[in-house]
Amino acid sequence: MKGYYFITDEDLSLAGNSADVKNAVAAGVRVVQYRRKCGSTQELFREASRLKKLCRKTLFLVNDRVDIALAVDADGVHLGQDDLPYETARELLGPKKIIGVTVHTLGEARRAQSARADYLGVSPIFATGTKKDAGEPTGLELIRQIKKKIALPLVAIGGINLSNAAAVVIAGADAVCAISAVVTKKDVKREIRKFQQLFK
Ligand code: TZP
Ligand code: MG
Repeated sequence: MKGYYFITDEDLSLAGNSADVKNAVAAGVRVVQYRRKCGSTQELFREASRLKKLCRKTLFLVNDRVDIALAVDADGVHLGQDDLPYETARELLGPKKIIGVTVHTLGEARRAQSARADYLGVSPIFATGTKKDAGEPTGLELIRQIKKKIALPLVAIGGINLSNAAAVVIAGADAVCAISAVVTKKDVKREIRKFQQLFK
């Protein structure tokens, strides 16, 4: 869970999810998260199956949908505070799958650690237009606080771009996710590589 963490966004993408995932894999990302907020369950299932095949050596996680993750045998899921409770998802997925949990406060991070989440998504670090209900920006201070107190890998997300990503890494993020700063660009692989340089 170190480096740049890729999340799909069909609405913002210039080239579409398949092209983006191919580019992310070619750039050497460790994780691809399939995040799609609209479309039928069958569409999600079909697209997730296709994308998972592109991720042979890359972890493939599904946002929100434990059913889709199970159906395509994904490596795990990413859950928000309003998704299935961690414990229920763990029962359904079994002990080996990865479960990441989004947190907005130190208290939520503590609860996710007690529940034995595999990693934390801390969000939104900065203001973002990509997720309308992301809530108030946490700023870098929450990253520092969580890194001090919680021993889980921390993925920072929300409003991150090449101008502020270095500060996010310095604050203690193990991984950064930037959606609009990457999938809206012509050369997705090149943009991802710029973020990956921050971890060298
Ligand atoms: N979760 C919290 S903020 C966010 C998600 C999926 C959107 C991040 O998108 P961007 O374009 O990198 O701000
Ligand atoms: Mg969610």
